[in-house]
Amino acid sequence: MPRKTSEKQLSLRQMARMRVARGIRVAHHNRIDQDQDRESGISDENSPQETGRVVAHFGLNVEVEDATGARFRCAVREALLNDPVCGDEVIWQRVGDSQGVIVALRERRSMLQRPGPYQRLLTVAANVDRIVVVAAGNGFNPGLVDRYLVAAGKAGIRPVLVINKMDLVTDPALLEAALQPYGRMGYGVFQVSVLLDAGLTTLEEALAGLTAVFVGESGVGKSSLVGRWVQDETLKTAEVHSSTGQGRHATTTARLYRLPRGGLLIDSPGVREFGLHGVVREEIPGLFLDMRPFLGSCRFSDCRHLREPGCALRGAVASGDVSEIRLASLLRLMESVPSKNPFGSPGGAARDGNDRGQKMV
Ligand SMILES: Nc1nc2c(ncn2[C@@H]2O[C@H](COP(=O)(O)OP(=O)(O)OP(=O)(O)O)[C@@H](O)[C@H]2O)c(=O)[nH]1
Ligand SMILES: [Mg+2]
Ligand SMILES: [Zn+2]
Repeated sequence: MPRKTSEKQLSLRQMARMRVARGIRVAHHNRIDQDQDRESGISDENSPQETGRVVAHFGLNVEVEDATGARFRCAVREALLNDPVCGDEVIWQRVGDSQGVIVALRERRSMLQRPGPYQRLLTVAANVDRIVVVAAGNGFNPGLVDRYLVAAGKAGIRPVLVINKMDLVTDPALLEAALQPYGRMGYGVFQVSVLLDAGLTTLEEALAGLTAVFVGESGVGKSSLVGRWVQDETLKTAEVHSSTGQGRHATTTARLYRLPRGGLLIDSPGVREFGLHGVVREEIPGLFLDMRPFLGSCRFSDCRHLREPGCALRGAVASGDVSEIRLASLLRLMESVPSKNPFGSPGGAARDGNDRGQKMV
């Protein structure tokens, strides 16, 4: 899809230009901000700088937790290059009793990002150790899960898979077949039911002492899961009023909660789809761990694993080493992201000069 790719490239260039423009504006504002702050008394230069952690972000305000667990609503200096997000460690100064201003962002050790509206890149959470990909066991569809696994691999953050609503599963054998590849790849797979309070202790133990972000489709039970361990009035689950169908309390903004026995959980709003950022088609197979052993063994170096003769991935499916569901998912995912070689022929040049593979599609 060369057209789609050139649009993507343009948008990246536009984004780069916007960043440069923003940088200049930011440098300018920095001075103004500090002058204005001084005049308005917003940040008392005598109040000591403290470290804290971002626990929520709404509009222009950010909620910061200090070392004692007290929470402060903070303004953000426009001079910060990145928007603070849940999990960020910040330097801030107190203003009055319950407010503050964030003056600097600590370097992030990891972050999960996705493309947002208006071609902006959104950071979902920072400084996380685990991405908890939540899916519902009933009607399990690997598409979104596999996207998250690719994003986690790209971000260098270990993912775990939580299959919730096991109480609603009608065909356990079918689900088991779909889940088996993930266990074989070494991912932690937790089959749970919040409703029946089943499987939750093992999951809690796996997350103890870590910072974990809960992601997945809307309604799969992310907030319900977090709510089993954390009592907090801000934790909203998508209960639907049976009579009116109204009053759905879906999560609208990411929030960080503290596990009573140590560890941090970030609940995030559900998504319909999860776009991959900065991932090109050619690197996707390498991020599918079960495909790795077979990569580079296809007869054609530019094999698209469709119907080309001598395809090692199709061979692995035929011999039962790789699940057919996974290969189908890989091909769908590869289709959905741009190629690194957008202006070449769709398949590039075959290694031995034989281009039959391309014509077969
Ligand atoms: N049957 C069943 N229902 C569940 C289970 N866990 C959660 N639910 C229900 O699923 C619905 C959605 O739960 P939420 O926790 O709000 O889902 P979410 O993933 O946080 O949704 P978003 O905030 O929109 O992303 C609610 O009505 C829950 O009561 C479960 O294990 N079994
Ligand atoms: Mg929620
Ligand atoms: Zn192949």
